[in-house]
Amino acid sequence: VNENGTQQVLPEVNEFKIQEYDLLHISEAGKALEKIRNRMGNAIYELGSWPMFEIAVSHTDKESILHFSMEFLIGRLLVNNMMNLGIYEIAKDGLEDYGINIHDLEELESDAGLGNGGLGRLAACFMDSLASLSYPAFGNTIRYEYGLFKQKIENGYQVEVPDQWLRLGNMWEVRKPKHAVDVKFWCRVVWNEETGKWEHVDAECVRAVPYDMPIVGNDTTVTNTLRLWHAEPSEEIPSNKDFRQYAQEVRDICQTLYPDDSTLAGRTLRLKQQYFFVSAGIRAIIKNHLRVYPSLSNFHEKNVIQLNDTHPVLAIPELMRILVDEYDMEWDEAWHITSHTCAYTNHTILAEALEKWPVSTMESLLPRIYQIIEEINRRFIGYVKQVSDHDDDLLNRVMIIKDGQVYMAHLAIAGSFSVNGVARLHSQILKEQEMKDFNFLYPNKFNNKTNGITHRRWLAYSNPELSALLNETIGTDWLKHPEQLEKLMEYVDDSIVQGKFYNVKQQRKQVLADYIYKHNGIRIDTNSIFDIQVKRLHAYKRQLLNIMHVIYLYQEMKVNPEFRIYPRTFIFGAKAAPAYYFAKKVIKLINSVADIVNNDPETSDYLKVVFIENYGVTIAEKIMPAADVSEQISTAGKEASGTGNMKFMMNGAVTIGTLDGANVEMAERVGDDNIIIFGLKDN
Ligand code: 26V
Repeated sequence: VNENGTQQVLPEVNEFKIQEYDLLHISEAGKALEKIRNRMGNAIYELGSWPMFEIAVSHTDKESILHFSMEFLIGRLLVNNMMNLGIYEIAKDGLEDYGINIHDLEELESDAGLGNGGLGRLAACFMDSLASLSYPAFGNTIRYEYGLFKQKIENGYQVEVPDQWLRLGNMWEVRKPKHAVDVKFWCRVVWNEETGKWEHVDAECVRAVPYDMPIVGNDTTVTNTLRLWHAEPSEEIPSNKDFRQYAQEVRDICQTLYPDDSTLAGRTLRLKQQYFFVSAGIRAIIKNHLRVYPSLSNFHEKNVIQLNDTHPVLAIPELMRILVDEYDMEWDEAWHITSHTCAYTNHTILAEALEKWPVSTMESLLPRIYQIIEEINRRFIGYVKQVSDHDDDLLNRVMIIKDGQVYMAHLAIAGSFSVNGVARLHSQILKEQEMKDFNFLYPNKFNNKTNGITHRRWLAYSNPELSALLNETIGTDWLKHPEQLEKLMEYVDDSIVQGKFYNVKQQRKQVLADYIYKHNGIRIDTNSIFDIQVKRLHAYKRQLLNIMHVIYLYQEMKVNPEFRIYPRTFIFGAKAAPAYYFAKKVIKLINSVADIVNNDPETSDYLKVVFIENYGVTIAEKIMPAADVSEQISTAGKEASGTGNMKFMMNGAVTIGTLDGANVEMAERVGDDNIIIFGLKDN
């Protein structure tokens, strides 16, 4: 419905047909889907209502949530979407009639690994929850040609192979060329006296074309959008460059996630990526806003831009630029709108992850953006002097631009109405230590939002056996209201329920054991304790401590015949950053220990070590349900939250952990008897 109340048919509605077409044309999956479509009845047309939803929400009073993130680790969507639509069983039966096993179909989908680790998976969980809770929420990111590398283990060493996730196409995406916008780089900024505006001269334009993926909510008609921006040559070809070189540079923007930053070219490319998707994303939001409201003066009342760490923080100067340069707004009003629209989430206090950009790079790649950051910095300095009584030390610590660099976290805090950490301890460390000065300057900005996970993907769908047991024991309300899982407390001493839980665990351990036998050729005993640590490899996460414990157990057994343990299978899964020498050595160590321990007939009935290759979302769905022990042993104070800890616990594993990240709050909730805590107690 447009401004004057008449109906307007928008082109997106027709574009859904493209999606149907794609669904039908991905070889085997296509044939199978054609057959299940009839069985799905109207349900699939829920997807059809997706573009309409954009229009529908614009007339509600809810704020739209725009989640800007360099990463979305969404994994596979087929089962998740069918489950969320409530059509999984019907599809499964329908396929069976045609002799197709639904699990074979599931395996055809590639794992969309558009992310690195926790931050990316959190973004994906949030998208699922927001849709399921009927919030209008839109994700913005880059359509990377290759996801995070695929990990192969050769002679115990990690080898990185490109992740060609788009090789067979992405059946969920819909290209929306009509919504494409040009993003400008490398220009000169010139003041035009006649128009009274800043102009970009000799800019290199890149076309940003959106590819939209539906995010289907559970038990709701809401289907949100995850928008992946793709870089293509603009119609305005730069005159000062060979076209082939220009086209290659454009392709580079979407080629990989976090390009190598050891060279200036690599670092510039990262900055280019950040501005590329942020600029395109904001332009789209503004356009949507102006389809409904006459001006941008209420923009901050209708939109929240959530900045997932500092990677998308250029959203702040970009929104300022658009408001001031393109919509002729006064600086103060533009700043009010921007700093009441943006909110920043911090995901780590590790120094190496706190982004800084050299002024020289920013100034040449994004001159107008740099000018705006300078102005933000100038006014920020004025504010700091005013509230801190000219405390020069404080000013030096907090400045946005200093030592020839732009401090992105400082810019994020100055330009956001909310700054949150991801677990209580982490938020407290931000407030009282890492960002203490900023908390002094802006006492009301800092807050905590402890992470969470979608219990649909991580319990209901990935562990159907446990899910069925829960349904028969406490009813099905927990699916909509996960806090109802507390009802299980009544059954903790019920030996029948305990027995059934044991059986479920055994079944799930068998599934993982079969996978391990198939992929690693190692037979593991499902009666042994499955003791699992899966997460990115990092010194602070202490996989090294875990493998040292294994070495200790092995050596004790070898020298001391009296020393016997309950049979234990230690399972690891972790990708190391390609240039992270220490992390790669730990992977090699784990595999070397596995070689010795698994092949020693004296100990192999008691101890096994397995390294699962290529840890990611899809394999995690097999691992979480199978764990007896969940290893969450980071150096206290370093793990911002952790979310694997929650996935394991929800599937009934016992946590052994340090008082770090969300472990602290989990320990409080389950009580000392239900978690094993060791290490530093007070920070
Ligand atoms: C930093 C860098 C540094 C340079 C190379 C590429 C790169 C990519 C990402 C990052 C930031 C990583 C931050 C992150 O993933 N933090 C994790 O966020 C989870 C969700 O909040 C949280 O549970 C984990 O504890 C935290 O480590």
